[in-house]
Amino acid sequence: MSKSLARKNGVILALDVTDEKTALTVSREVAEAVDAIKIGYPLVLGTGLSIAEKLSRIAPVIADFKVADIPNTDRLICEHVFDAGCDAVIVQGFTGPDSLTECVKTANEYQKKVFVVAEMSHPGGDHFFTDSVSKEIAAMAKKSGAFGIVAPATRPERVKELRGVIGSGLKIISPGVGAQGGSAADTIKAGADWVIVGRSIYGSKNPREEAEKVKREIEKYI
Ligand code: BMP
Repeated sequence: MSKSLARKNGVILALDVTDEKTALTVSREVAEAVDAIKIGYPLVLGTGLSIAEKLSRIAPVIADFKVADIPNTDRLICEHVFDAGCDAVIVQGFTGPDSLTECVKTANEYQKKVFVVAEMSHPGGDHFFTDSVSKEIAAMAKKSGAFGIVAPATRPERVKELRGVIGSGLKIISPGVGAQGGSAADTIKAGADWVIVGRSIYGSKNPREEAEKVKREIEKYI
């Protein structure tokens, strides 16, 4: 039985390493300090999707495939992700309501979760994800019954605005802390439920200590 996401620490590890041994070692090390492990193309292309089941014994796994296709293809991807033991999938919203609805419907069948990217955290992330587009995607995510959205820790003011759009019913997970320059405390204060942290944890000499540091930084705000 795979683990289900619940907030205790407010930190999600972005596990963008590419070999199984490192993935398992880092995950076991930081498990107590994080609430979930986010995996994506770098790790899954490096090791195969079977890594998801192994990691799901350590912590809930979020599959960051930024699913962005027609409804039928999206459903097939989501089924694989959930069959592999992942607790949640990250999908794009720009493909429109029918694609998103199919992902949410599939997740509901498995009693799993969908997060929708509302705006990306890198410098180019607000080029097409403009203010109004991001808000529209967030509103669509809410309407679709998604579990939450992805919003940029590099722009806490946008996290705050998007929280305003979705209200308190949906969760916000926010990448961009550490290596991309975002502050964990500012992101949580702006309304995020979890910060997603990758390189500054798995790339450090002591991943556990780094994860604990982020956890301590936000504990008074969660
Ligand atoms: P890092 O802390 O090393 O920058 O990692 C951030 C993680 O979050 C990466 O896995 C990246 O693909 C993901 N991500 C992001 O950085 N910005 C987004 O807008 C959406 C993401 O999924």
